[in-house]
Amino acid sequence: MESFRNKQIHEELMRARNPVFISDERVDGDSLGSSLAMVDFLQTSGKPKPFVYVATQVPEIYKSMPFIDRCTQNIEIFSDPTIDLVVSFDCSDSEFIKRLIALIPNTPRVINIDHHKTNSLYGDINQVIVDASATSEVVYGFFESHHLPISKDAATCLFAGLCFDTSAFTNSATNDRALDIASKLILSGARIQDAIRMLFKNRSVAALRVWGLALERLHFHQDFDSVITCLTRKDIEENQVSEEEIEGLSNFLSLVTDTETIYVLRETSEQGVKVSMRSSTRDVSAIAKSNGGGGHEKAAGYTVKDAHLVCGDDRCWRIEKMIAK
Ligand SMILES: [Mn+2]
Repeated sequence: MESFRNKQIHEELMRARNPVFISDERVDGDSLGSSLAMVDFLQTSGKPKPFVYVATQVPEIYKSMPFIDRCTQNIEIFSDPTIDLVVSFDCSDSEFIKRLIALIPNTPRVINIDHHKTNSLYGDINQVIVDASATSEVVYGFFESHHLPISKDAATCLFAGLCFDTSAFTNSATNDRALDIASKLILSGARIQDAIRMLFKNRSVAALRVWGLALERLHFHQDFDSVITCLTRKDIEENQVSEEEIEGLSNFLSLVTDTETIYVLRETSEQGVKVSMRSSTRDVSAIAKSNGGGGHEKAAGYTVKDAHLVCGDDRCWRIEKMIAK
């Protein structure tokens, strides 16, 4: 089935006159790496390079990725009636995609390429492989099944995606296939040090100081039956760090702690609390899904709207719903 769908995807991409790519709403190394590698494929096939729509600004750390100039936040691109194909990458949230497709005057075909367990298979073609370590691995499978040569640029993009989702081949998503593909990408000329630098060597002292606050607050929480920690808006704003700088805290903690499940709670700029979960034993995607979020079995998250964090007399942090005035 997987190779049949790769064949269908190839046909759709070759047939399309004006395709548009969409990266996951949360722009990260995998959603960018997988979509930009596919931009490379279209260019190599003699087709014009499509836009990659991104819902938020591309974080500074990804600016050196090949074809990053194809990324656009301009939602106006969807008003083009000639768009006949939409391809989403690493995006399990069907509502996000449906909202964008609704802006297109015609009805385009939709290809959904992903690896999230919570993906609702919203596409006309769904290449959703839940045991893939990254969407970049799924896209690698596309290249492989058509015996397509992988350029240095495409290899760099896919390697960055794999590296991001496996936390540089350390987390539980890392499997033999991920390592096998990584070695093939290196042989294809992937610039591995670029990917490592892009993903890890980018924390400012201010950001690490905020991580320090989170380290200090680690404690076992009865309600969650897990070790938790948290960051408030005050922590983030006083230290003047961006959201992207604190991303990665939950991955880091799950890598270095001896606890099985960890929750990182963080107040968002939209008066909510974002809950990031990592576990080596529980299916946290089910918890995320039942709270309106999504993710993978071992790494998932959700946001509690209209809520904030409060520290109790017992020095335990809790999520408190805000009462409408
Ligand atoms: Mn991913």
